[in-house]
Amino acid sequence: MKELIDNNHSLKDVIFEVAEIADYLWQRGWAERNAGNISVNITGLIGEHLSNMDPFPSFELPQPYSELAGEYFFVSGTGKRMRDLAREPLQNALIIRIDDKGSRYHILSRDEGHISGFKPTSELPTHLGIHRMIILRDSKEKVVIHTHANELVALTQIEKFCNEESLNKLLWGMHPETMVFIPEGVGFVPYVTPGTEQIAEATLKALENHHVVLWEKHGVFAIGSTAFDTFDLIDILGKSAKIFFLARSSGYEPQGLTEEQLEVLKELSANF
Ligand code: 2HA
Ligand code: ZN
Repeated sequence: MKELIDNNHSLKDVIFEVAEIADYLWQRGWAERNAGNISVNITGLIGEHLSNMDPFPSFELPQPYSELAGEYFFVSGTGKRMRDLAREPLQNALIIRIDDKGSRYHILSRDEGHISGFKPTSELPTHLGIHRMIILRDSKEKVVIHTHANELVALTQIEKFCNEESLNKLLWGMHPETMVFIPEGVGFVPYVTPGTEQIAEATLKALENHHVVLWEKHGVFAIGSTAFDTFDLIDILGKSAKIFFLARSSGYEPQGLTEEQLEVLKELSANF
């Protein structure tokens, strides 16, 4: 991995940015133990593409991703802690390259000396599915973040908020900037076992019209152009949920913004 990164300042910047975000996730209390994962499509930052993949160990993907053939990703490692990723990104994440058929991935971090048992995140199917969707729709997002944002997870423990309509009405109503920055609202994925193809499928569907989706009783998946932008989306939504719980826990029912106020904010957002 070293030779890919040395002298590649854009790639180094992205890795440092991911490390900074990993620190925020940990500081927020959203990243207990090995919770959460991050991936970045770095293909555009790889200067000289590797021609011989043979020296690098490869592993079969659960399904082929032909649209991702030849793409490179910086991806957090399975079982790795966000707080460690923050301090030592190269020891807690990997660079992988999808092979030319899209059916296997090569780990390009052999020279880090800890290849055995060091694999990408358990949520790799969801991450790759999302990166494929982004490529297919020719959109500009490069970063996928999954985290266990407390207040947002807490909302999905409340049955009446387990649908997009009530969730978004609540989140938009708690702070004007939520509508300004996230006018399309959040998607909602009813509970599915983490790490499965089924949750990947449900997440992709929910992301068709959103940049952020909530996984019931589990966490958040968000996509953005940079790690900072992606984190901001989760942060804004987390703020709204926090305000709701703060008002509630002090014994008051929050009023929320009115339909008219939200309409004005939506127009503002469209002209932003
Ligand atoms: O990476 O958060 O959902 C650990 C998880 C799995
Ligand atoms: Zn998780």
